[in-house]
Amino acid sequence: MKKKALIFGITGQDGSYLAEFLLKKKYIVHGVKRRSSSINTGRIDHIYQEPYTKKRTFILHYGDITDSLLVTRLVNEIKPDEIYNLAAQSHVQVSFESPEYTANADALGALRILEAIRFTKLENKTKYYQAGTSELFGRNEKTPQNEKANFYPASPYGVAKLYAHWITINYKEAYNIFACNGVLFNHESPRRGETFVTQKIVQGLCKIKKRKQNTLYLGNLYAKRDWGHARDYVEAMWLMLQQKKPIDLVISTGKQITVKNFVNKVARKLNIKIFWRGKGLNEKAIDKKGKVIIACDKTYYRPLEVNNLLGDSRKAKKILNWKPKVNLDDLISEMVNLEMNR
Ligand code: NAP
Ligand code: F7E
Repeated sequence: MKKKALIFGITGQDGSYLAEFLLKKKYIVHGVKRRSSSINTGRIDHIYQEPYTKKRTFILHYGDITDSLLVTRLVNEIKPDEIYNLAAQSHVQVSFESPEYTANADALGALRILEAIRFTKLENKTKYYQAGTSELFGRNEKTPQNEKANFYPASPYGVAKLYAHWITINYKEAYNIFACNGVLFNHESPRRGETFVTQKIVQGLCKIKKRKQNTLYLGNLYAKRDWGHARDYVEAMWLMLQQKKPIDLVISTGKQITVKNFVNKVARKLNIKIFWRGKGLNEKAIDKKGKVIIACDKTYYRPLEVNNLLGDSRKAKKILNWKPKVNLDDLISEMVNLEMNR
């Protein structure tokens, strides 16, 4: 019998890679997509083609994580072996502007799925994966951060994910559900949303290279992130659900660089020579003719910043035998090459 997986957040970056991964492993993949006024399935359209759809191994359902009835009905109808909760308002800066919705989707969304597992009496069948985040560490700047590091979320997004983290543990302990949290550090890919900083830098500098844009405006250049490739990270999600016991794990590369150095790497890859001048909001990168390539704009600064994220995923390496395969330079090459040919 084929295993059935249900993915909330199938249209997102991770949802699309996870669907590909599980289909290769011969799962029947059910995905939940939101109704939108224009088509939002760009990341999974290639999967939606034959043969998967014809064989009924890739099935999409309309739905929203804020809709308890729908979540419960889908869990009851599908009776999945594994549920991956990747659905979230995932943008940290947006969460400051939309805190209540972020809490509803990102915190209560997890509760709705866990409660559906319990309500439909699937506690002994259905395994649950919660998309946790390094944003849980937030203002705890003591690095590297591992499973023992203290949480100190610094945004409505981080706080909502903290609820999701603990409710996942609570349902595991109270109802014996196989439920686990992956505490994943930033992971990127050519499918990354355009408003996250890596993709914004890649797309902006590629447009500048093609003379379709003059200047790219950014926020805090000095935040440090531990960036990996999404394809590697979805494998870790799946591995977590294949263990004998549910366990929460940090997933990261163990290397960090600043946003500014990410810009430098992309510029170098594109053969754009830049020179940094000025400080704070006046900091700029200019080319040899003095044209401003990068400038800062306070619109992109957050009310509170997470300055220093660097993960220690030695435990995952030991338990899952997992380690990232793609390094940052290869990730950047993949993103830039795709963008230049888009
Ligand atoms: P993403 O590209 O923003 O995808 C989020 C997905 O959630 C999309 O499919 C989105 O649908 C869906 N969604 C949002 N609100 C929803 C709602 N109310 N009901 C149903 N679906 C909803 O995010 P990602 O990078 O793939 O990340 C996947 C998960 O991992 C998220 O939970 C994120 O918070 C978490 N995470 C991400 C990272 C990272 O670096 N990427 C790191 C740690 C944790 P639409 O396409 O319709 O918007
Ligand atoms: O910002 C700085 C910004 O929005 C990274 C999500 O997937 O990873 C992601 O959250 C850094 C921040 O990602 C701009 O201030 C500067 O310090 O790409 P980001 P994030 O906030 O780290 C975590 C692990 C998640 O869980 C989230 O879902 O870059 N930055 N200038 C900028 N950021 C953006 N977006 N835009 C700028 O112009």
